[in-house]
Amino acid sequence: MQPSRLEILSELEKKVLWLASWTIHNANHIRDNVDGLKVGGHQASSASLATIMTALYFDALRPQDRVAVKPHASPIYHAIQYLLGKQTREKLENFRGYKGAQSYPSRTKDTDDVDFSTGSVGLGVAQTLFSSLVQDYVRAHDWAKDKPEGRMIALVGDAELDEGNIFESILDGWKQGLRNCWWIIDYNRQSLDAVVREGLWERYEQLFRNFGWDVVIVKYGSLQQAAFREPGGEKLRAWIDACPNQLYSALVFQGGAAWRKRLLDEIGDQGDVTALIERRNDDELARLMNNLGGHDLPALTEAFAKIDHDRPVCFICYTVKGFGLPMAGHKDNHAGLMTPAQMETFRTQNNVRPGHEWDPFEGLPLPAQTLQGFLDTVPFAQRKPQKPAPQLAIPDALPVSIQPTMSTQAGFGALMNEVGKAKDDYAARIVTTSPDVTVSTNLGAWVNRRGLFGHDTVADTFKNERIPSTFAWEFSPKGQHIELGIAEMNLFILLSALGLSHSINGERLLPIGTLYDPFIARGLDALNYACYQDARFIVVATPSGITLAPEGGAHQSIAQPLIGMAQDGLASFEPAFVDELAVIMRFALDYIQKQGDGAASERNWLRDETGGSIYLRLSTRPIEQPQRPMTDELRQQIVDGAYWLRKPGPNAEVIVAYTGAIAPEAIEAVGLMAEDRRDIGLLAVTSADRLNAGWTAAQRARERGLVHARSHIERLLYDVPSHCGIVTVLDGHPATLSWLGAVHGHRVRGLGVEHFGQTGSLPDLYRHYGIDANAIIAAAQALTAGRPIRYLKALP
Ligand SMILES: Cc1ncc(C[n+]2csc(CCOP(=O)(O)OP(=O)(O)O)c2C)c(N)n1
Ligand SMILES: [Mg+2]
Repeated sequence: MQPSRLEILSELEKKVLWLASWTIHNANHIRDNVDGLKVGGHQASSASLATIMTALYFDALRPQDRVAVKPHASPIYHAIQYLLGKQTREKLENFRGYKGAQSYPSRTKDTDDVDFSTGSVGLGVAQTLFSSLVQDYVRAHDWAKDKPEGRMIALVGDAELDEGNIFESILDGWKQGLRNCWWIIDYNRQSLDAVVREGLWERYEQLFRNFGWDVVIVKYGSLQQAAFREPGGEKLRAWIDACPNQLYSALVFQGGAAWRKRLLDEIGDQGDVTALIERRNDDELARLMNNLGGHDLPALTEAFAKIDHDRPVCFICYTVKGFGLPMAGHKDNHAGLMTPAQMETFRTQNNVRPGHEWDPFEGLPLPAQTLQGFLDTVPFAQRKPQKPAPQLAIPDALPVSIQPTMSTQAGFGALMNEVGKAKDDYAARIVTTSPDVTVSTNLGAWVNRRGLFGHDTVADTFKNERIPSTFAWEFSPKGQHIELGIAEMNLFILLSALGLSHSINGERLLPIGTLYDPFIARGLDALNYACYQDARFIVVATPSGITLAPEGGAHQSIAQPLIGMAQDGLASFEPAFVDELAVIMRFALDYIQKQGDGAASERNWLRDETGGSIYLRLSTRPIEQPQRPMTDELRQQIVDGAYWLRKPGPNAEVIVAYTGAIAPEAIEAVGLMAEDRRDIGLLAVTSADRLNAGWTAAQRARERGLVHARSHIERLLYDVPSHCGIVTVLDGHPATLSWLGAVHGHRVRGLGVEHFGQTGSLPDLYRHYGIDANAIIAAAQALTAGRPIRYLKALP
């Protein structure tokens, strides 16, 4: 007789739990023998989701669905992919090892088709919400119409819900008419340290309903539901409902005899309830009490199959942390590992012979052929790898009319205004977004042209009422700007979702997000997460530094240039002039589409063919713009990170290297020093990040035998005499540039900002922090021999 679907799923669930547990045990065993260290593996946390993930992956998911798996369920995920033929035994044997299956599911490091990376809890959850919005965006623009809509699903730990970014995303999801999003909460009532507060599920239930979500509570398994129908069953249900989380967990850990004693003590009645309990032996009683909804395949498959609409759904699934393992329910089990003796017992329970641990169907009663036949037809496994979307051509130059005096932020607005007029494909694929600073970051003109994105068309009431306003903003499904609330975490997670559209939806978008530079810190983990997933976007941060002087310390960024240098996957630029910005924007729109093999270019030792995301640090300070032709050579140097604004002569005593909006101070200082110091040079640094990265890579290449490897900065400084000093200066932390001295061993004095700013005029603050022309001259004088520089005034 053909086994039922549920019987097969139940076998697979056991196998998944076995394989995940063995993966962890095996990896620890090997490491322990080699270097005496355990690698961990979160056996209990994984087991908690074994049933839910079995029901999802082998039954409920369709090929177009995408899932963010709770970080610690990684072994379960890899075990499922192994059974589906998409993960290798070698990678599992090397779990958490070098190039093995990753500790937490990783889009970039794993090879078994991870949809969304996870690890920093909360971020993967919100990523599914924003991915769903992006799917809607893509379809509303008439792309990917030939593909079915997928559900974006997150498997969420109950303690994970403590992360505020989740709630920020729910709020924006509600504003944007979220659809096709499921969050499945693994309600095991345990976090890392503790057992969670009583009644949390009720708060969640109300909260989700308030924001338009359906809430499905999967609390009782089918065994429990059947028992409730027996005489006395209602009393058992009432006891379960009233049982504190701590006690339930403790009894799960203790097992059948403890359940019996406690239940008989508390609700034994010498009548129906006692009979209900006594009809079961200890094992059966434990199985009944452990049979929470999240470990019951009939309850789960039914709950998932019942959803016949696209409203967002939150499933609260009651589970036991460590389900099916000896540490089940113990409050200290988070990082717990099974002992070899426990593993042997578990092996016996699973009928796995030594040497056959990795055999997919070892120890299962059903014939291998039946199980394999089932696996071959699992809908989710039918999905084909998404072909990456083609790259869009970017024009050789972006037009912009440059005013004689202009800020880079105004230049950005002017550039976007021009792009807004363009008919090219690339312009149609640009999507902008901003956390409530669209106008103040100068995206207003662009939005006037391209409109706001919304499911429905909503006219601008002010316009209809004929009230004059600079901004005529209408919502429509064709709009190209996504308006966000103030939460910067949402900005970066949306950029992460938009920036993966080429891979997830097969439709390329060119996302540009704007925010104030200091608030990068507010969304920093989400930015890091987006980069880790290799999402592609441009983030424009403006205004920045103490240059927005009257705004005070709370709005002034200091550390951000260092973030731009240190963040992997993000190339950062800080141009001073608008013609530089136009070149960099053009480069950026191309760079975010690159998908090369990681080899560095021999010209600058940067991985330009690999591509990545881009961070532009801009300013509101209007400065005088150079009138100059944009030559190919200059264009290339701007992109590579620096060029000589004034080339030092052969006897140069000092050079000034500057970045960004303090260019006028650097230029002024060089002019004032020219009479007293010979052959002075002025280096315009457009990207300390790229200069530094190229330099580091070229050194590494030389150490590996490529003796001719030279980076851009090495070439630029090559002719600078060794006695020459370098003064570096920027409106940001001085360490951003002061490494320049190490390139060829020049002495350096790095000027910049190290302490929180205060309000004041620009000259006040530049003087106070020592980044004005006079401070540059003083640094140059201190660094170099020679007569006193006559224009140097006393320092405050
Ligand atoms: C942002 C962040 N902070 C802290 C951690 C460390 N951490 C990992 S799991 C965890 C608790 C998770 O509890 P829960 O979400 O309930 O999952 P469970 O282990 O119960 O399955 C913590 C604090 C992390 N991974 N990410
Ligand atoms: Mg938990």
